[in-house]
Order: sequence, then structure tokens, then C-alpha cells
Amino acid sequence: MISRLLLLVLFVNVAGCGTGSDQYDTSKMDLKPVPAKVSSERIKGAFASGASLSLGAELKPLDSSPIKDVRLDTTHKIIEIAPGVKFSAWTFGDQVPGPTVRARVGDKIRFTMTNRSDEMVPAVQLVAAPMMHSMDFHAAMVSPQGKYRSIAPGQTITFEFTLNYPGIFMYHCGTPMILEHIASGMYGAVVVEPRGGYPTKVDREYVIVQSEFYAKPDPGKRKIDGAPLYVLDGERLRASQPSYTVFNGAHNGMVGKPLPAKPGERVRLHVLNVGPSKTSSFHVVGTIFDRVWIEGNPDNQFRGMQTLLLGSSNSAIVEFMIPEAGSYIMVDHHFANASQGAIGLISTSAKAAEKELEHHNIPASMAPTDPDTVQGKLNFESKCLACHSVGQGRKLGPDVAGVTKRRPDVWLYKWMKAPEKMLETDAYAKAMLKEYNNIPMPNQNLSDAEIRQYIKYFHWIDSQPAGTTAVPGAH
Ligand code: HEC
Ligand SMILES: [Cu+2]
Repeated sequence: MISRLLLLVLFVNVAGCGTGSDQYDTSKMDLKPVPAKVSSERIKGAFASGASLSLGAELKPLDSSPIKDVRLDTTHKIIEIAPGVKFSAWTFGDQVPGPTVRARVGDKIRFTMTNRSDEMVPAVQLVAAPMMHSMDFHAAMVSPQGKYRSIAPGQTITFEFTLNYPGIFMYHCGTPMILEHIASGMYGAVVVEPRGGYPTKVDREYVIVQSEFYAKPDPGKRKIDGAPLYVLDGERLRASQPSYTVFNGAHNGMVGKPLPAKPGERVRLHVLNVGPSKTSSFHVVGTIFDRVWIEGNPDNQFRGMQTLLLGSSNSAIVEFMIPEAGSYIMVDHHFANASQGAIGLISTSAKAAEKELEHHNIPASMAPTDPDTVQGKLNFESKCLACHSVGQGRKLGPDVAGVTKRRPDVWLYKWMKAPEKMLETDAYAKAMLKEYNNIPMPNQNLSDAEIRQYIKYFHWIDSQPAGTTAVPGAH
């Protein structure tokens, strides 16, 4: 009986393939999303949020929820694209590249973006005037006139779409001059897994986004913290002559901080070439790509490749083995581009970098188990990391490691409930505000239950050995 059932299942499957049951059957796709909404709702708090977001090179596991709420606000800020080169950038989610969204075919993305390019970020306001921005998701099938419209500073746009194809898809600002908006930093990736997951298993997953910067010293000779400010070089931009070509937003960024992997492990890289104007000839010195899935879709498979050619906005998944101990060098094999900074390492001795990695790479014994603490950690990572780190030093706000030793629980409760009241009445809060450049922490509208969870999480952090709970956040 059982074996007959099995046969039947097999038969149906085989027949399915043979008779053109197309997994990309457009008649079964969700192609009528609701219209976008634009409002003048002002929001405070984190510039990026959503359980599906990864902020750095390490790609978080898929979040199982079929609806992914994603917020990526636009900001204008100074980023360091090479040592000492402080560039006036425009961002999604306050970082370049913007956070990576991870989802699965059939999932719905519920997207929100507030144009916060007019917000006071220290020392930045003087640099780039607030302006219109928009969001164009290559992962979506929607009318660009509705969904990808430009919104003014202070406006919020919300729209949703269903993911119909697996792949690695670029997102970028589509406001004219598009070239300038992309070259200023407004891009990122959406990783869409096949409905049933990938056909292979891997030990490590990373995202590599290649892009160009066109920078020149500010003609007005302005300075940032004593260093010269760099601004977009329009001439180089139009001539496609980048001053830097980089992986993940920084010149030689992953040379100083290699991505860890162990001998014998299988690594999956999600590679996107943003451009805006150059191709990438992506190669990893010391190994061979066992599988290459062009555009990140396992239906487009090549085996045993050495190098991958990616035009502007092309992508691919590459998988390979780490054959033995060593540092494997990711390069753009157009060596002129590599010499401008498109270099990174995957290293079996990347111990130092391990500390910098995001939470999920910390051994399981270092993850909390108490449900409230776990919830506190999850909420903290989606709502608070934009301004706080755990054990990685100060950002816009203080490092929260050790906070339960500095402050009694009652104080922490009052602070999270209503920071604005504490800033009026509490001496410690006033001093802290001064220390943090007079940027007040916005009220996060937290419920009592949620606040209790954060306090539990903070106590958990402070009960762990130093260095084991590091959560670096966005920068
Ligand atoms: C937009 C930035 C921002 C966000 C988002 C943010 N904070 Fe803060 N936070 C600050 C700043 C800045 C301070 C320092 C005090 C000040 O300047 O108002 C602070 C201070 C704190 C302190 C006191 C730390 C100490 O050393 O005494 C705690 C606790 C805290 N925040 C918790 C949170 C939690 C929990 C969240 C998320 C729900 C959060 N913050 C989200 C900016 C932020
Ligand atoms: Cu823009």
C-alpha cells in the first residue's frame, strides 16, 4: 500500500516536469498588488528594521514568516570608503550598501520607507541638502509609476509585492539623476530563495556587493572631524572612471576583516555587482566554483567555473569548498578594479573577525534560552541596533554591554518608557545626552512587557563572559 502511494507520488512528480507544469506559471503569480500609499507620517527610531534584514557580509538564516515587514529609511550621512576618505553619501537604512533582505518565493514584502534625508545627523546636515528619493526593487513585478515614485523629505511611502522568482536582486533609488543616486550609495540586495530552498547545503553564507565610488575632495574644502570631506565627482562619474571599486562599501574592506571559513567547509557567496557603470570579473583565488547559479537562481546552473562575469545589476550565487587552511582572495579579475579596492579575504584563520560577526555565529551555548530574553534579543536587533552595539563600542548611543552594572533596573525601565521625561528630570540622563552630542534617544513606544524583555536581555549579556555576546550592528 505504502509503496504504491510512493509510486503514485513519483509518477505525479515526473509527469509534472514533463508536461510543462511551469513553476514560473504567470497565471499563478500574485501580480495585482495594492496601490502604494504616500503619507506625511514622520517617524523616529531605527532607520532600518525587519527580521529579514542582514546588516553586514554575513547572511542571516531565512526568517520563516511569509510576510516580511521591511523598513529602509533614506538618510544622508558621511561614510568612510577608504582610510581617511570621508564621503558624503546617501543611504538606505543608514548604511552603504543598504541591508540585505532575505526571503523566499511566495513571500510578501511589506515595504516602508521614510525620506529622512532632512534629519539632523551630526556634522552631516551641512553637506548634502535634503532631496527626493525613491525605491526600485528589481525583485518586484509592479508598475514603477506607482510604486517607485519619488517622495519628498518627511514623506513615507508604503507598498507591497510578492516574490515570484528566486534570485539575488538589486534594489536602488530610482530618482533622477539615477546615476548620481546610485553612485552616492543608494543600493542593496534582496536574496530570494527558491520555494523549497536551495538544492545544496552549505556551512557559510555571505553577501558580496561590488560597487564604485567617484569621489573628489570637496571644492569648498570642508572638513569632517579634521579630515577633508569628499563629495561625488560628477566628471569621473559620467566618464565611468571610478576612484574606488569596492566590496561591501569599503576599499579593501574584507582584507583587514576577512570572512571566516574552515578547511573542508562549503561556502555560498551571494554576489551582486551594483556598478553603476563597470562590469565585475569575480574570482576567488585558490578554489573553483563548484556551482554557479546565474542571477542566484538554481535553474541557471554552471559547474566548475573559475570566474564570473557580471554586468551592472547582474548577480550570481557561487558555491565552493575551502580545500585547506589558507586565505582565499576574492577579487575582481579586471585587475584595474581590484587595484582600486575590490579585494577581500575568506580566511581559515579569521579569528579576529569572528568577534565582529553577528549574533547567529556565536556558539549556541552563548545564545539565551529563556523565552523573554530571546524575545528581548530579537527585538533589540530589529529596533535598537541602528544606534546601539553590544560590546562593540559607542554608536549614536552607548554600548549596552555593562548597562545593568551602570544603572538600576528601575532607572532602565523609566528610561525606555519615556526617555524625553528622564532627559528633563534625571541628572544622569542629562549628562548622557550631552556626552552623545545632544542627540536625544527617541521614545520607542515600548510596552511594559517589551521593556521587561530588554532588561532581561541586558542582564543576560552582563552575565556572559566578555566578548561572547558581541553584536556590532550596522557599521
Ligand atoms: C535613533 C537612535 C536610538 C535608537 C533607535 C535607540 N536608542 Fe537608546 N539611546 C540613544 C542615545 C543617543 C542614547 C544616549 C542618551 C541620549 O543622548 O539621549 C541612548 C541611551 C540608551 C540607554 C541608556 C544607556 C546607558 O548607558 O545608560 C538604554 C538602556 C537604551 N538607550 C536602550 C535602547 C533600546 C532598548 C532601544 C530599542 C528599543 C534603543 N535604545 C533605541 C539612541 C537610540
Ligand atoms: Cu535617491
